[in-house]
Amino acid sequence: MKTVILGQGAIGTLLAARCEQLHLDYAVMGRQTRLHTLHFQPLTGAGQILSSPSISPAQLRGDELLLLPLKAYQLLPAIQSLKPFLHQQPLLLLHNGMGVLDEVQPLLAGHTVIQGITRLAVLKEGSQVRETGRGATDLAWVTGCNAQAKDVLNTLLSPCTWHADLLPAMWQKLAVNAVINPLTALYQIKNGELAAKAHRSAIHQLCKEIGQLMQTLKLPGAGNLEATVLQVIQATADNNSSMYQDLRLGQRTEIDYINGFVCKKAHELGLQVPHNEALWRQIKAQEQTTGS
Ligand code: KPL
Repeated sequence: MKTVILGQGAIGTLLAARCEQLHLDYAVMGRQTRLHTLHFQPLTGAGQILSSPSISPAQLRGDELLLLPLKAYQLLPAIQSLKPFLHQQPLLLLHNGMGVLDEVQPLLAGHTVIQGITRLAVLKEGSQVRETGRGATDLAWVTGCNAQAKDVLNTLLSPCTWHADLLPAMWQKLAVNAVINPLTALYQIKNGELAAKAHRSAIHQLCKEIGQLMQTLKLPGAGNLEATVLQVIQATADNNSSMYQDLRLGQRTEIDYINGFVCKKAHELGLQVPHNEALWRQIKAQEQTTGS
């Protein structure tokens, strides 16, 4: 089964490099322009020049596995523009934050849809792409099921775990991103610097608000959020979070799908989440000043 990767973002480039290493049949679909030649530096070993085969939407045949490792806010417009060329191929959504599935599902009737969250860590600066950490990926079928797609993903995303219900893992990841991403972006610090005592109260309040939401939604894991977040701060100490990188580059952030999603859910459930709301507002203000 041919794998088609949409875009040349950080995770997309890492997946293309893995396809090369594994000699998988693959191609990259540029989102607007033609593909760039990139330099990829894996965590260990020699760097490689990555000049991936390209494919256009009109060349899709219908038997591919489509991987969409995009920013949360890019997914709806990407799927809208691809829609006339889609033939119900299986398709993987891989992004930070939540709320995307509700936006795109009406466009994907008949498709096998897979949702994923990944702890792969990659830094992209211009044409330089550097793998900065290796972590597992969690996957689940949203609709349908496809054995060939499963084989490809098990090879490409190893180590990965398939879940009957991805929601609890998605909320855990949401909490991690709702704490680490906006705080590191606002204070312009590496993830590890959030371990300082000065940030403990903010971390506690944010986790408490998200934990209350999870309890109301009867999701497991609400009690471990703070411990999980502190563990990720330690494990990714040397990272610049994706939101910190986005603001530095003057790009839009995923805040609407992270703390913004928390606020929208809280509103629906009649709960107050003032700490998440404040961060949502502050990052939106920063987006304005950096011209994102
Ligand atoms: O997912 C991340 C991100 O930066 O978006 C974390 C886990 C915070 C690692 O940097």
